[in-house]
Amino acid sequence: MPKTDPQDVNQQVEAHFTPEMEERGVSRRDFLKFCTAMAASLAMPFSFAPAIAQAVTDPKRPPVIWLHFQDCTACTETLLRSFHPTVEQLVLDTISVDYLETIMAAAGHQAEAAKEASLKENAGNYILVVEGSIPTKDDGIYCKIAGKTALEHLEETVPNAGALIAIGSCASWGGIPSSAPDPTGAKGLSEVYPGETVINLPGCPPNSYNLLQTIVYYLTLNKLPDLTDKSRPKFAYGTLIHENCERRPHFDNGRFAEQFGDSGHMNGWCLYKLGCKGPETYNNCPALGFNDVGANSWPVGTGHPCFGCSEEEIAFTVPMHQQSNVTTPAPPALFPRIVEEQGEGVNAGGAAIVGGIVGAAAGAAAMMAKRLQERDQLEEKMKNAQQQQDKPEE
Ligand code: FSX
Ligand code: SF4
Ligand code: F3S
Repeated sequence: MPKTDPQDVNQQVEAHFTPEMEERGVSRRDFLKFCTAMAASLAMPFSFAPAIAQAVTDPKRPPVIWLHFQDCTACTETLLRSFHPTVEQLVLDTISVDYLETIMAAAGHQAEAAKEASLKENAGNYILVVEGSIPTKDDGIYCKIAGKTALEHLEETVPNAGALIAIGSCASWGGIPSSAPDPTGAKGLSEVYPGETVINLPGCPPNSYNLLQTIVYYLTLNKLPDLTDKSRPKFAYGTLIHENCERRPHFDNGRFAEQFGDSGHMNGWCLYKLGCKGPETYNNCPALGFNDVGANSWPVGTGHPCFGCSEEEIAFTVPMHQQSNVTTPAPPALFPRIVEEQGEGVNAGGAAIVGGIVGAAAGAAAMMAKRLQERDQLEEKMKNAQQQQDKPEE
């Protein structure tokens, strides 16, 4: 059993900190925070932080090969737009991505040669991430890279992969390209390879933290996280959005926005009547948010109904503003409080955090840690401002 003394744990993590990380702008503290938040977010004890540190820095760690097919590249973009916990450095530099067209310096023949070398060297070991749907009609001629179809690229890469990850709704089930009339016969990875275990991370776009956590889990424990019946990690897709939403108390109290721009909408009331699909959609968006731009950076948080982008039966199929079926009409035992309905950022953020914890959205811990820190900082600032105000004039 790993040691649990916090100081010991910290020292063991720091032992894996490298000068290269420092050069890339990752501080010891960032690294420590990353490893401990990761352990928490993956429901591992704190004492697993050194194992995470070891796994992500091990020079023999399996690389990531990332293939793009029919997509809009937002899955990659969402990864690049996130910088906590220094995701860019840790994923792209610490965890080696040997092939990803969008970001690699090499192009053309050089890029293909790099991929082939990595596939050979890491056969049976590499993590294959597939972004975008796979065209299957007419022998897959609708998407060709380096003269080969997507199907041919997969034939070369799937059989020897250590783990298969479908990132985004397109790779999970076909996404937008598969919606009617589906001219290319667009399919998801698991449909093309029904015999393989594919980890689906749907979302259009998906959340990069869920990818990061999946990869770190795999590297640390050398096994896949627990998956739902749709092959999605339970830590991220185990709970309905409606269970964690900061607007849930409005739903339970019958306070709905009836139209965009009406007073209910302006006051942050529930978006159910505008077509929110949160009651049928499994994802951890309320707790994680997107792109590190602060609290409420998710669709409902910005005032737009969830359109169920991670659900095959809803996204691109059910009209965006059609009312959803509510499967859990009873309020959760404990739901997020609404501190200030008029929406001081700090309080709305606090509500989302509570929602996240209540819903046991373990995958959200990394971002929750950040949000808690943001809230503390803001509260500290407000306290200071108050003290300044209260100071007797000299
Ligand atoms: Fe699909 Fe990725 Fe939607 Fe785009 O590239 S999941 S179209 S937002 O982002 O594949
Ligand atoms: Fe939140 Fe949508 Fe549920 Fe309303 S219907 S509580 S906005 S998830
Ligand atoms: Fe998608 Fe709904 Fe989240 S639209 S990003 S699952 S809030």
